[in-house]
Amino acid sequence: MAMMDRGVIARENETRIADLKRDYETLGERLSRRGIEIGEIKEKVKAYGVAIPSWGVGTGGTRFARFPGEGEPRDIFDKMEDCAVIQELTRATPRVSLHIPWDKADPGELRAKAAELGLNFDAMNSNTFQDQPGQEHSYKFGSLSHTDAATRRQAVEHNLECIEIGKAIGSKALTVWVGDGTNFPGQAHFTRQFERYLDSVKSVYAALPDDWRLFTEHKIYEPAFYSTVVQDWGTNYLVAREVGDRAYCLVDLGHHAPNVNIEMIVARLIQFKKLGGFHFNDSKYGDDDLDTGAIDPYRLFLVFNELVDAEKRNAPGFDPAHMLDQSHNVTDPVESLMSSAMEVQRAYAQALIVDRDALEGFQQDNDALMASSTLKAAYRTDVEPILAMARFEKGAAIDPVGTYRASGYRAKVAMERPAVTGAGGGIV
Ligand SMILES: [Mn+2]
Repeated sequence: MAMMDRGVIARENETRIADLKRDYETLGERLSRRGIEIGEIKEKVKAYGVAIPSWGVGTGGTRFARFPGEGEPRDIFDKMEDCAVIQELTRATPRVSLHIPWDKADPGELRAKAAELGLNFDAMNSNTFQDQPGQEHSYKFGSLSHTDAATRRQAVEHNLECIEIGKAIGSKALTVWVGDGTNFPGQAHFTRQFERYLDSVKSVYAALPDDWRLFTEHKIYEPAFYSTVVQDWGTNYLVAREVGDRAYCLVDLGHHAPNVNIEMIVARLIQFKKLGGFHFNDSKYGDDDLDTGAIDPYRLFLVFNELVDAEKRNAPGFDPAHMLDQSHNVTDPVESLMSSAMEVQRAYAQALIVDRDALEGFQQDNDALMASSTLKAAYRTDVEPILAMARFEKGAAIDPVGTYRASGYRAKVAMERPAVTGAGGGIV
């Protein structure tokens, strides 16, 4: 079942295809002068996909307020329909990542809906950073690292439940992010708290199916403001190393101190075979959860530069999961997620056209200026015609946002979906 009217996509593409063909041809000529075959880049872009977080299609909010959007999804099935719209218009987002219990539903129905919409499921996300109605033990003072064994057990059980649901719907990974931490110096014993966390994560890992991976996500602060249990990539690496071979570090771009060199962290984790995947977003000050590439597209490119480098030299154990993790407060989430998926593709395409032989030579010769210029030459190249042609050839929209607006989708669903004020957004 298609969410988007094929006729709308065809009509919208008709108005743009002639210009696109010219632009694509011109770019192809320019790239061939640099020894790059444009068709090869396009095929790689076509094969690329980034997962959509189910919670991303609802309007987010801050700790101050939430301003609901029109026609927000009421449940996971509405969310999956919005995800299908994003996929049909971009053909860059074939998978959805569920958050339990926000998205809890009958696995059979989830599978059927996904099949109907042509979607698959990405990593499962557990939630022990808030209390659910009827829950026996509170997570106010932590979950997997709580001082109370029964609370830790409850948090472990929840993660095991996420694995069970994931097994039933074809997921192959569990992402664990906890809000555990402290607000006061002295509030917790750092070492004992981390020991408790490790013990709990090991209990979760013990139930992980053989073909699954466990991703742990670090975060420097929030909701705890003095310390968090898994505060940075170093601690995250220790977790992955202590827990087992199928435990990996997940890098959320917004979870670092300002100015931290994230692309270098990525390189380190690749080198030591512990890069599990990404939560892409952008930020100015902290974990802002802004649209990917909205603030610092060069940094996104530099991250992809490391990824393409690892891909090209077949770095052992390199298979990161790619997902968006954003909160949309002032835009239509469908538009933001489409734009963000395209920004990720853009960074990938730009990284693919870096002249790596030249770069290596400049690095070897300590020619800093030319090494930097080599990266910049790729970054400055407008690869939009490659992305647009990849979309067109896959039956998606040359201009996804323009086509989405022309379709009137949001106004249509607003008639069926009453306004909600308290739906689960969340910053994770
Ligand atoms: Mn995240």
